[in-house]
Amino acid sequence: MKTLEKASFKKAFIKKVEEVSGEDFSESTAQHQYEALSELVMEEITAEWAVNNSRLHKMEEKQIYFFSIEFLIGRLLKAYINNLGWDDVVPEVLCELGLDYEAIQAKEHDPALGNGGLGRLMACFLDSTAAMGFPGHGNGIRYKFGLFEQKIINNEQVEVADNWLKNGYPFEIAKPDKSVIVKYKGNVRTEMVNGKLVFIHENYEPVLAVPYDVPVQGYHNKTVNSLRLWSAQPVEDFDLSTFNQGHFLKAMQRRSEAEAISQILYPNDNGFEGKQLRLKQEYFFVCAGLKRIVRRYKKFNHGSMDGFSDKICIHINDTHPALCVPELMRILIDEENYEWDKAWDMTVKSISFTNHTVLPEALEKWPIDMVKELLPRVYQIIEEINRRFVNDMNWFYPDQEARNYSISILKDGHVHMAHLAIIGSHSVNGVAELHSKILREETFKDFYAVFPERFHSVTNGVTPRRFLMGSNPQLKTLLNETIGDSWTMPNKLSSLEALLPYAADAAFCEKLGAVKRRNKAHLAAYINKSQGIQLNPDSIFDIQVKRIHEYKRQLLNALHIMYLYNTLKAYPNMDFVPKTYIFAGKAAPSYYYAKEVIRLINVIADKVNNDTTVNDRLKVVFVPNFNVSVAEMIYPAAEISEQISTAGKEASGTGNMKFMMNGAITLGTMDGANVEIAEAVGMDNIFTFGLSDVEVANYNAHGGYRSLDIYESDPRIQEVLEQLINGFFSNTSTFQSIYDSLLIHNDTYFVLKDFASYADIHSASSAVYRDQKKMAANVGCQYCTLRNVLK
Ligand code: NTF
Repeated sequence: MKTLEKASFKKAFIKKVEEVSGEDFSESTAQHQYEALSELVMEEITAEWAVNNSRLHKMEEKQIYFFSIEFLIGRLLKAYINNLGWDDVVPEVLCELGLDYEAIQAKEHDPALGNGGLGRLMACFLDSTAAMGFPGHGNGIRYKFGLFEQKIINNEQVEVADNWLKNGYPFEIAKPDKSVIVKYKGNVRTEMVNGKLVFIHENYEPVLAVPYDVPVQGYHNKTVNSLRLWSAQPVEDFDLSTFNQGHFLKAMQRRSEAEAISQILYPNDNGFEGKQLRLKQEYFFVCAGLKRIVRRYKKFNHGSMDGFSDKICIHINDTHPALCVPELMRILIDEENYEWDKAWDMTVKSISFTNHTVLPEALEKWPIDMVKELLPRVYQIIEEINRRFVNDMNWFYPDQEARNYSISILKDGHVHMAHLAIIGSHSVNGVAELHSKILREETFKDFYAVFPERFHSVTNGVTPRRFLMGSNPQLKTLLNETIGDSWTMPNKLSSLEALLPYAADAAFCEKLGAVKRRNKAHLAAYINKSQGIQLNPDSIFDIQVKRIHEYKRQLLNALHIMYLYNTLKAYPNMDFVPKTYIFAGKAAPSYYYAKEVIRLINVIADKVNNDTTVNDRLKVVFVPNFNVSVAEMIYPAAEISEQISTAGKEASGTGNMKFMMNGAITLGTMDGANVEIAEAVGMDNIFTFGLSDVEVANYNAHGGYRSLDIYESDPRIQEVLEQLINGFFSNTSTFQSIYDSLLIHNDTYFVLKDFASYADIHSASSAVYRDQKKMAANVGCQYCTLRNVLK
């Protein structure tokens, strides 16, 4: 990488600010400075980008394309600056100019093109792929409105549209010349041409897909990959002929129907909504993405698709892009004239698939009629894939009729997307060891019996560049001073093991504690400024941030805080380590129960924070609008990382890793990647509690457990549950639905069942915290765990 020369950068920056503002530098605002800095960064990156793109055209290396309906990339300005190796010069120059680097960064609207889990994973994959110098690219949708902005009003979540593009986005380049047409609806006609049956899709509704490319800059290397996001537009700007016939509204309607496709991200996480618009979105980025990839490959290969699967990997991130399977088949058969078997071989060899959830309500299945109507030719191909698959199965396993039916793509009037993805891929993976085991033994056990060689486990990872080096620069400096900086290089995070001896080094632990203290104070200042709540940075910062979902059990955390509050009230002089409980996360707008949990947390916060008899020892905060940039501020300030899902339900979790690399101790169930974290740190360096996945499964196999038994035997639980409905925390409304779910509907997520062991592990963690030395040693050990879970 070219090193940035300070004096010339300063000059260029001042000049650029004056260019973008049209004013003297002294008159410029943070917005102008942000725009200028972004332009300078893009000028640097685009030069390398062009070189990388021309390398790509030559197909020197195999290319991977990640197809995903979400890419939760976070702010890019600082990430680019760090990756370019400009992170020493830029802040220094800005400081000399009397400017505030943080305020400049804050001008970037955090692009929220994802819900959380699988979308953020994709962003981490892109970062790591580029850091390691591999050619890997993203392919998704350029939503006009990202995930809603969350406000908390009267303790409740209120959703506000996220108009992230309103001031423009400096890190994308529109490529209208590379637009393609996506065809919906219509009918398929067959014709014999030269003795061959040809399928003609006619009377379709065309939509224009326009690509916008965002550069994905490697770390201190010359790699610049691409994230391609497609925007939907009408094919003709305005349907003039319809208009001329006097149908003004109809002419407008065509336009808005096309634009609707990339208008908004569906705000669901771990849940399936069978809307036709969503299916349109799925086909939209699949069709457009494959078209460009095929075009580029053919250009390289003199017009032929032969050898495609040797050069191209198509990775489908969860089932939303599963239409890649029939669409690639369609291209190979209808457009490239391959025979079915050859086309199928090429398709399966090119495609791989990651599953991200075992929750049944999240598994996609589309009504056959909807698919048939919207994508008539694609549907025919799905039908044929299914027919051949079922035939094969019946031939090979004639005595397994029920099993053969259970794994077919088309059944119960629906297209089962996970089945399509597994049948059409050469590799299927879960995202943590436990999750992959559950896929093999439960969710997809019938497929595992047929294709054992396809199933793999790839434990999720997170990028240390964003979530450690970028978000916790003081920790980075301390680590560099202590063990050198080899750990900062891609794929070398395991060098952090060199820290192990320092776990017993008092001087190191003290410095580590000082970094944590500063990060806590920073977060406390943010919360004070934005919410007016004063926190004590010397209390334990115990944090649960993630989507709000019943299986993630924010409710367990909330009920436990209620119990702690009750205890403090009952025993005002008890020995109690001061605690600050911090929550953040969004609930899907239509998920009533999750929104009730948000309300409960906020109601508890109100009561506790305003009670002067306890609020010097207990505080509760719900930080609104959790997104990547808020996350980057929260992780470094945590001491306890709450990862408390019902065992067997969280596929992996990645927050657990982000907390851990910032020195927080995991307090969690043996679920998802927590299990591998526990193996790596050893049971002395993690607080685990609760039922195991096998115990949960056993209860479920017998119709669950009787939550009333727990209620009747545990007075702590009786007290908090009564408080849910007697107006204790809020005299305006109660939490009947939560109460009912726990007692009447038998507590599906085992909240009450795990309460006692959760309370025990919390008091154990407080005891460790009291012994600060032990805590610091624990924190030190956390760094040695990364080997297994991080790439
Ligand atoms: C999420 N799933 C899982 O819930 C997390 O456990 C996992 O860490 C991430 O994926 C990444 O693999 C989803 O986002 C979805 F939508 F599939 F449910």
